Amino acid sequence: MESAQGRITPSKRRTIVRSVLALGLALACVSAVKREDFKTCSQSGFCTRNRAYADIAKENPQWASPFQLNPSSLRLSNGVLTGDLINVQEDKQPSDKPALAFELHLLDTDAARVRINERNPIQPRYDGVQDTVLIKPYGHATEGSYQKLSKDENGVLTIQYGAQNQNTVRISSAPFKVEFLVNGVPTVLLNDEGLLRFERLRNKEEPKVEEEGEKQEEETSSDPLVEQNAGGNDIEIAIEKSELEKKLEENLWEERFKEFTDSKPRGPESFGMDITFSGINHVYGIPEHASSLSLKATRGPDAPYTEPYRLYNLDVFEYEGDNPMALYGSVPFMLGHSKNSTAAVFWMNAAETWIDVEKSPEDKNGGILSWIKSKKAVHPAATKTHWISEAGVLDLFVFLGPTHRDIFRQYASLVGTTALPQAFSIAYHQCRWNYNNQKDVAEVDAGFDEHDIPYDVLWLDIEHTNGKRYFTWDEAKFPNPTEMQESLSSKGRKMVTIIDPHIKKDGDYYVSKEGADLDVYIKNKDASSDFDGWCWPGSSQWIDFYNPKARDWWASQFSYDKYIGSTRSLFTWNDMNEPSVFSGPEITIPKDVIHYGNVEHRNVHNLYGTMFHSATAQGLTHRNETNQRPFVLSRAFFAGTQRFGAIWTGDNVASWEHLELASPMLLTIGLSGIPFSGADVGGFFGNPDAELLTRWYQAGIYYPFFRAHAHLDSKRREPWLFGEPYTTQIREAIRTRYTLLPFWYTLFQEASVEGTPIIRPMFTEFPEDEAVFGMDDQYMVGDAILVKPVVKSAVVRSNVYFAGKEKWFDIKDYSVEQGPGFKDIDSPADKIPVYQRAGTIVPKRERPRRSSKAMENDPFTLVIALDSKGEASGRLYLDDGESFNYEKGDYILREFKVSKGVLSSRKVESAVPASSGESSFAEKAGGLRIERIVILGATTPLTNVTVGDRTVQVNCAQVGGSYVCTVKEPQVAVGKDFDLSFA
Ligand code: NBV
Repeated sequence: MESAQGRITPSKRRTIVRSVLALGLALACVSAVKREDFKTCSQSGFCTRNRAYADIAKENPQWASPFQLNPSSLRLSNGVLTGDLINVQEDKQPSDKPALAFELHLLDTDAARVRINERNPIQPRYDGVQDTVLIKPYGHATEGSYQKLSKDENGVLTIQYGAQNQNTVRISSAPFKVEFLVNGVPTVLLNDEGLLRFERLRNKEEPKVEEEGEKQEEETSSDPLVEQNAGGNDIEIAIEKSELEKKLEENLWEERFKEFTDSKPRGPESFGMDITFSGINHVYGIPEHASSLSLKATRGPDAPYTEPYRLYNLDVFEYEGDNPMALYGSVPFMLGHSKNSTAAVFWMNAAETWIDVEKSPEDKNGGILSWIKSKKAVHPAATKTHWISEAGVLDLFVFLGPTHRDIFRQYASLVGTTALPQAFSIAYHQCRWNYNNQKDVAEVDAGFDEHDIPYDVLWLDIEHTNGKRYFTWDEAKFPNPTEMQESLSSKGRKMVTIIDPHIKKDGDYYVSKEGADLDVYIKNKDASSDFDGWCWPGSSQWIDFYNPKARDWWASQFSYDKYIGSTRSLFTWNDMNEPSVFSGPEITIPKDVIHYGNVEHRNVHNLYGTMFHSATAQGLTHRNETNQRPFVLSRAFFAGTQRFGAIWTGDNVASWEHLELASPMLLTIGLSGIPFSGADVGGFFGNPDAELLTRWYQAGIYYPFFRAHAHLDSKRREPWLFGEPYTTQIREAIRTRYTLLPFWYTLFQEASVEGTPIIRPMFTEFPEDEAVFGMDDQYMVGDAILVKPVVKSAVVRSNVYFAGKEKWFDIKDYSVEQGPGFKDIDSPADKIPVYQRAGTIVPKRERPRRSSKAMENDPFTLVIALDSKGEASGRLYLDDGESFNYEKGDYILREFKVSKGVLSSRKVESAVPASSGESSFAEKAGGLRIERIVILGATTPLTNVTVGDRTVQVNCAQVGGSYVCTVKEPQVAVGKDFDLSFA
């Protein structure tokens, strides 16, 4: 084995052997995560330095931030305030070092952006994250839409901004602090704790040749402090540096972890700052962690975690639950919520980042009013967070809502919404490492039909290739891939193959050769040779997706004439894109490798997977002339990933704990802007028993991305293999997903426009109910459906919380529960608690079919759950499910409303009016009928249902205290206006 960095050294070989052994072990049994493969904060120089700084600040009751804004430098124009930020401790004279540049941007979306950068660094700090993450240059608030208020006696500058001037930002100069206020109440505070720290780029001082005397002095490890004696003469006294102060100097120029050395050619360049959510006890977001929805404290007395939450995309197989360790994806977005306020921040940085969370006790006596009177800056109920990034610039967005929906929209206006997926991709996916050959594929496909279980997609993992050379087939196992895909396609089904970003180093492999000829691989730290590492195919190279040439070349690999054996029903799975490098530190690529434009990987690590994902999506979009939306699943992710496809939570375990973990993880990822996500149903590692597998399907049908997947060494577990009663229970679960596809697709369309999560934490739907703020074992699908997965063995009763004052209707037997409060609900083996919320209308398609494609001409059912006023509303979105014609207005979007005994269907006027001749789908599908309307919660049985002067048949049955009435064949079309009266 030889690498571009030279021969593989014994220590490297040991690492590789260890990694491969570890993987082998992982294949053989289910064991725990190998924690020692991954850094803790104390093994990371910049995390240690910034955390030590926080400790020094916290230990010192007199602590004040040394940062001051030079008042005379402040300028406000065109929505941007700029000024010089000086560190009075470091810069004894203002001219000592150029000040940091402070910027505050007021945006036209009601959000604000704060940037801190070096004004004249010795070399530019990396500032390119915005180019790939922000969807477009945002607009600034126009002059006149904000108001500068005069400075007060303490030099505090106040500006009001936002559409209604509802937001206020207060900037204090000395010490430097920025406070965002909502309706006069400080909500998001920057540097309130004084933890801002900014390592300016510097030249490495070469060690002096020491004289004897000097050496001894140094050994005392002290800094001379000059003071004056009584006679006015300078004396030098030696002050021992405390342990914490010593930590401020740790690992500045080089860093070792196990046998790896990070050369850090630019030296220290990290920064950190505290962000306080004032008056707020619950913060959420910053995926990906195997942890609770409401983030736990990592600092302070009784903190459940001692390590900060870490954002650094890593391949952590068999990850552990209840842990702030980094996983495959990172989104530095955090949302805070209390009864009184909701606010969020987006820390736009793609370098390794650590976040400490500290909670101050709730103010038991007095609440917000007593605090306002006390004039203290931080409301006692506060969550203090400390953000630490290794490199780049401090670039922060602050969103003040006022509602969650506003925040999701404001954030999405910067990083984009989820791409509208192809309809098949929100149906059921059957995956396994591996389906062995064409015969296996045909048998599994037939198995679904035999057992009357619908599915849409069959997946092939790495073994389908010729020696892990992506875009190729193992011809012995898959002699005729085109035929195989066509056979699936004849039933409306698709196939997905895996394509990873490591390219086998092999001159006879066309992809490898083309990449080398085009010079598109990531380079070693001296930029003179290609980086070479170890992965599935052996010695491999990694494509540099920062190179525009590489992206275009990569995209071109997906055209049918390049990817031999691919057809239009073949889609893509991007795995291992953190990137996972078996021979690298923490099983990833070294931080000092070089990307296009001489960018050190350190700056962009967390974005690498997204760049790959985006180039793949680009490839699928342009592979032909058929105007087809792409589908790409990625394991790594960052803010903005939603624009390119779906993600999943990686290598989970077939255990009850991991089934339980999936809900908080998916809720967190969803509220951080990436709604299309799922967890491997059944658990990747290990073997679920029949009960666990069945419960996982019952939960998994409510994941936005619904795929079963299993490890190479696990036993086969296709849905019928455990026999009865499990086959029936799993069939029932998957069919339920299919009946609800119109509802899911409508939610995806809403997410693609508004940036709203699809599965939603209870607190976003019931923002005033404190009982739900920490709840993550039940959740909402859209605003209508409540789901409480069963996540423990032998459970037949579940304690469900019914929020709000309205009723909830069981989606299967329509039994009624009344909110608010907890209630024990039956959850026998064939059922988990799932309820429709009063006041909503859910569109369904109820005929069992083989695939979602086979349902496209089926009629609809509307399930109307009346609220206590007899009202309800809901939407249906429909388009051809695969093309981009919806962008030209070729879709159906209906609003259904019930009020005063009339159900009305009206077109939702769209921003994109259908251009003539383009509305072929809408015209065709508009005639599809609504075959059934189920009305829940009627107080009396309905007897008279009419559409115009036509009477329609209705049957009612009493369930609990109200009636379930079914209107059959009302003869109304889904794409046409109608009014249906009932009494
Ligand atoms: O490609 C093999 C697996 C894949 O099945 C899994 O879903 C990925 O998360 N892949 C990881 C690599 C090996 C894992 C041990």
